[in-house]
Amino acid sequence: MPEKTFNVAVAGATGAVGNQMITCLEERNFPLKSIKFLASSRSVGRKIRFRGDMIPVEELTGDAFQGVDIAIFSAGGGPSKTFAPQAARAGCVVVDNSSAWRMDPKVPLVVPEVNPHAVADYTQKGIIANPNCSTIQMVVALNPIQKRFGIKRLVISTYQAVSGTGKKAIDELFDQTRAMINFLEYKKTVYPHRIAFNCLPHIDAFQDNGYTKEEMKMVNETRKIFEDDAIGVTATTVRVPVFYSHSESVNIETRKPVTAAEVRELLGKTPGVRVVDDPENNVYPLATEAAGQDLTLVGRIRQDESIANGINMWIVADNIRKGAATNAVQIAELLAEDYL
Ligand code: 25A
Ligand code: L14
Repeated sequence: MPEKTFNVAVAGATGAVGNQMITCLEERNFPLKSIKFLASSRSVGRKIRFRGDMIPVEELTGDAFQGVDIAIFSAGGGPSKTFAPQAARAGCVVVDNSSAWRMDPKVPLVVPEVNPHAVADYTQKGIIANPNCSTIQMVVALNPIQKRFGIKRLVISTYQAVSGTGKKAIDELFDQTRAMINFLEYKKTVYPHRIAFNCLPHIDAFQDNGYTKEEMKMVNETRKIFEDDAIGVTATTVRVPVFYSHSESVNIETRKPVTAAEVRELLGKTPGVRVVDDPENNVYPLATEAAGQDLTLVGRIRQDESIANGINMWIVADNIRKGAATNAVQIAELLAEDYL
């Protein structure tokens, strides 16, 4: 039994991310005193296996947090807006995976490999935000480059898996694919267009400036995590018919001169990153390789020959693990080790 143990709640426990959070707590042997699983009333009565026990799902309400030390939320933005402050008032620290609190100046936005010190600001509201999945994997790979060379501008295109939208989208890709290869009618309910055998340049809602919310999350969250509002960021986020792992093409303009060899060497010793870059042997990061583990894979590292200080790379990570659940559990570990 570890010295300090904690009462933990998982809100949104039955979703794609919530499920993985539970697995991460098990895999990483989080120091638990007790655990409870919360979801909407639809899921009450279901049981979830945890360390060999079957634990019943309870309803997510304001009263569910009495005696809880750490609550990890992935129930979507609406429930987070309502219940995270109530949980904080009940005395627990919330680690929230939704977009609801990320840009609140009183809420730290944390990627443990990049800005672990920011956790300390949890005291302001009792809430710590987990960044957007596409942003997490990108800043893990960019952090050593920002530190050594300074980043002036980023031009990003993403190729994002359907699992980011949750279980219903995973089912939709599967069902549409099966229907199409059997020459049957397909249904679309989650996305406005067919995702099977298609690419949709549309993730989350469109904003007044013509960008999607997902694209603007990459702009704003990157600056907040790096504590550097001078970084120029422009993104195009695209949904592709992949179940797990987001892939991203990232063009980086640095402030100081940089070479591909320096970047490759630097990333080779960066915690949380694995360089997968041997094009001669057809070795580069793949969604299928990134899925089911926690490292951010980086490859296709090469000079941008069109500008003075430019690098191109391809960054891939499991969007449900490092992009969501693992990062949230790592934040909870920082809290448990250093703050509570
Ligand atoms: O607003 P955001 O922040 O942008 O987030 C929107 C969605 O994105 C996912 C997450 O979906 C969220 O709902 N998400 C958020 N951050 C993410 C990230 N970083 C992310 N995905 C990837 N990366 P999800 O499917 O992973 O999780 C949904 C969970 O939230 C619970 N939930 C939803 N509303 C709730 C709520 N819990 C409490 N109160 C609420 N008001 C949801 O639980 C799930 O656990 P559930 O009980 O509602 O669903 C259990 C089963 O029911 C099915 N189902 C879902 N919706 C409906 C439904 N059945 C019938 N009708 C429905 N309308 C689910 O398929 C599930 O099996
Ligand atoms: O974390 O892929 O803000 O549909 C919301 C949309 C996560 C991914 C977030 C998607 C996201 C998501």
